[in-house]
Amino acid sequence: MKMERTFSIIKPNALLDNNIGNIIKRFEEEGLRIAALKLAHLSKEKAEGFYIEHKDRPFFGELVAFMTSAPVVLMCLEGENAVERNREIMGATNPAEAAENTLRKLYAKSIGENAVHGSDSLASAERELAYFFEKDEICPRF
Ligand code: RTP
Ligand code: MG
Repeated sequence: MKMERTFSIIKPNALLDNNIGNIIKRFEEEGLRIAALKLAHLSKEKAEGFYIEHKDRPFFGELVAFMTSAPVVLMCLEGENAVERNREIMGATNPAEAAENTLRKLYAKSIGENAVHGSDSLASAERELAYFFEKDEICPRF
């Protein structure tokens, strides 16, 4: 049993499609608890800093434009193997390759507008949580 915290974003397309509730419900059903949650409309600078590892990729400009196009939901999810569990629930980056019933299969529009973000490792989770949340905004239950 490895209790972990991970970072999750409900991206603009899912928010505009009114799928916040469906996505949160799924996390809770799968045993991931919400330890922090807020809405934010990201600035260009904040989104660029978040995706800095992708700054030389051809889709970087498009990704930042999308992530700043409408508000997003920022969350800390906690539970057993939360990092990997969240990635499984989200499915492949490209919805065309995502398994049935994953969040991206259900709610993504395209590889760019793919509904959710989830940290890819514990180290990323720590960096990403610290990038968006003050310590006292996270309410852990373990
Ligand atoms: P995320 O970071 O959002 O959880 O997604 P990921 O690990 O599955 O994908 P990553 O390779 O980290 O890419 C970050 C986000 O960039 C957008 N993307 N667009 N147009 C494209 O070819 C392309 N490739 C990636 C997606 O929004 C992806 O989630
Ligand atoms: Mg990633």
